[in-house]
Amino acid sequence: MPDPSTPRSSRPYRAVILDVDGTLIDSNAAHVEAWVEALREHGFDIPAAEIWPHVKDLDWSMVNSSSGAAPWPLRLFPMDKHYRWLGRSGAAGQGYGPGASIGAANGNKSLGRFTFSYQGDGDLMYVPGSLWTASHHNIPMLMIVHNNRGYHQEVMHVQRLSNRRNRVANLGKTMGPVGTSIEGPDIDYASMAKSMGWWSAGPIKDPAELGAVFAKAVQVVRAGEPALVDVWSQPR
Ligand SMILES: Cc1ncc(C[n+]2csc(CCOP(=O)(O)OP(=O)(O)O)c2C)c(N)n1
Ligand SMILES: [Mg+2]
Repeated sequence: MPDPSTPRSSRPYRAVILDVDGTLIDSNAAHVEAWVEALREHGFDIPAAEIWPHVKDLDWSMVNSSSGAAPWPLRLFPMDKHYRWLGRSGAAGQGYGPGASIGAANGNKSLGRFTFSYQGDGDLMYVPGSLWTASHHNIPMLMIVHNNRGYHQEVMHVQRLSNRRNRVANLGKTMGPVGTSIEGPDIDYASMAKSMGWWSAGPIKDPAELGAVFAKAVQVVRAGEPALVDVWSQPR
C-alpha cells in the first residue's frame, strides 16, 4: 500500500486496470437498478428501460438513439458487440434517424438481428415518408418514438437566449414555442405509421402500459414487419 500521505501524483503505480462494463464485471443490471433506486428516492418511480427484458435474449442491434433520449440507452445497455449501436450522424443533421435506422435494419435483416431504435419526434418529422420505404420493402424493425411534442433542443435554445437578452419568449403565453413545439394538434405517430403499412401502438402516456405493448411489438417485428410505438415523455 502506498503511504496515503504521499501526494497521489508522486505515488508509484504498479498496475492500472481499465474496465468497461461487461469486460471484467457485468455490472449493467446493477447500474440500471442504481438509477431506478436513486430516482425513486427523489420521488420519481420510473421502471427500468422497459424494452430491455424483451430484447436481452435476442441478437439485438440498436440502430439509432437520437436527440434528448440519446445518452440513456448508451449508459444502460451493454455494448459488447460492434453492431449494438450504429452511432450518430456525423453532422448532427435532423432527419438522420429514420433513414439511417431503416437502412441498418435492412442490413440486419439477412443477418437475423433484431433491430430497434429510439426516435426523436422532431427528427421523424423531417422524413416521415421513410416509414413507407420500410414497409414497401418488408424491412422489420421496432421504432420507439421519444415523443416530447417538440424540437425540444430548440426550445431550450430559445429559453436560454431569451433569458440572456431579457426577453419574455418563454414565460408561458408568448412566442417561445413558435417553430419549436409540435403541439396543437399533437401528432398521432401511430396513425401516421399505420397509414404507411406499419403495425403501431400509442400514444402511450402511462409507463405501466409499456411492457405489454413492447412484448407485442417485438413479436410483430420478429414475424417480419416494422412496428412503431409512440411514447409520450417529458421534454428532457
Ligand atoms: C437539418 C437540421 N435542422 C435543424 C437542426 C437543429 N436542431 C437540432 S436538434 C433539433 C430538434 C430535434 O427534435 P427531436 O428529434 O424531437 O429531439 P428533442 O430535442 O425534442 O429531444 C433541431 C431542429 C439540425 N440539427 N439539423
Ligand atoms: Mg422531440
